[in-house]
Amino acid sequence: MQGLLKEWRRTHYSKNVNSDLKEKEIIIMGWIHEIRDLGGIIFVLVRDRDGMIQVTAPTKEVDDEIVKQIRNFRKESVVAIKGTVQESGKAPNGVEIIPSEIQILNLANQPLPMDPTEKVKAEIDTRLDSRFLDLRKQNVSSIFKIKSQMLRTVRDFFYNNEFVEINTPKLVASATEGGTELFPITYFEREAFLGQSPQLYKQIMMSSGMDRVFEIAQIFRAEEHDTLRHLNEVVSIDMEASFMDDIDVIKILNNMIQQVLIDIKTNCSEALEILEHEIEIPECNFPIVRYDDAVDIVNSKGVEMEWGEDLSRAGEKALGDTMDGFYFLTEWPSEIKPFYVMPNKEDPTKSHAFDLMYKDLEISSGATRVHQYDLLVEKIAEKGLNPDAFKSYLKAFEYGMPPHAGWGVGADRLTMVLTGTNNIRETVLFPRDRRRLTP
Ligand code: AMO
Repeated sequence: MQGLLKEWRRTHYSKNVNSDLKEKEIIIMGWIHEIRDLGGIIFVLVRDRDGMIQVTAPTKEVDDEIVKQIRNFRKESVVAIKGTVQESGKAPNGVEIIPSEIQILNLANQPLPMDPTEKVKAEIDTRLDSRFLDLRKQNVSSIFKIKSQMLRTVRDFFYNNEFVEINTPKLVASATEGGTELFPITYFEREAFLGQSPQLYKQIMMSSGMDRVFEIAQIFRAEEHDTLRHLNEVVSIDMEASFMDDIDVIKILNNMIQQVLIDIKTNCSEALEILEHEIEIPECNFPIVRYDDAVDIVNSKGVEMEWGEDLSRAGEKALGDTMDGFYFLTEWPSEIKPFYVMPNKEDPTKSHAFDLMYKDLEISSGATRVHQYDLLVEKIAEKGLNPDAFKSYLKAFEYGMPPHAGWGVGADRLTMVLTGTNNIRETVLFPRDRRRLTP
């Protein structure tokens, strides 16, 4: 291995070192977490991806050269240590390593910009400025192990349900949905934007006959929000399915979330324990609250809300006080939903749009879509948008567009729920917000 003085290979991760290896020689690799020099004996905690192992050097028993090397250690330096496993009642895993040879692979500068042992707690901004160091903490890396399992389950779920994974452009010519602000960019001699949602593309794909598609990708929103729930770049889990309506895709979303909860509870127990977070798996379908009833609930909590208004933050909180866990909010007013949302046939002021909520947090939006060309043009104009700007989208509706429905889930917000964190910045490796563009 390049960088190693000798051709060593790691034989064990810290979590795999146990008393079965007593008297055996092993090689571990990792970071110096802690050094305690008591004179006659030196304890070093070496940390790797999964945990820590104690390296114990009785100064009279080990080689002088090793003692010298250990005394030169600096916290967070990278080392490879060869040694013999020994049982120890006091060591963290009941075992320790008596070193026989050490290689210092990379010395860390001092002082560190933040303390990964968390003896000194750092503010979120300091942590994000040195995210690589922050991620060395198990409670931080646990969030991303859970997020990774979530994404894996979601992919498996779609594949198991005969969805095709697609990739749509993130450089787009015009507004996709209207409503939220877009990031303009220069595309050669033209103006273009970063995609705010794959919405129009996943709908066009319904006219391709591919039937069921999904995409997991970044979306960009130039909203100036500075909240614990908004970022300017997030990952969206999007799906669209033909010959389905809102009821069908609500079921799919319900089942997918259920599977995510089950898999995380089963496969991420260690990460959950580190985060001191428990996952509850609801036994039945998530409750459905109609928008009309939500307005009543919000008002009954002393927060004023008129029919036709979007939920305010106070409204979301009032609802979240009443509803525990996941629930769907359905039958939203057409007025406050995008042009592509199918109005209710009997009462067009209402629509077939829904949200998935977790307490006071919106996790997903979806709807039955308008698939009729004339109605779609009418709805685009009604929203004050110019149908000419949607020509390439509308074209797909002129030559055989099936009825369809779909939804988009905010992957980072879902991770907040799964990990019990209340700031979306915790669930994104390198968050992009109003003030942050690096690292
Ligand atoms: P919407 O705009 O509601 O719907 O977005 C879907 C979900 O994406 C997440 N999300 C965000 N999370 C954090 N910060 C943001 N700035 C942000 N913006 C969105 C939320 C939200 O519920 N085209 C529709 C989806 C569809 O109908 O299929 C759409 O984009 O969790």
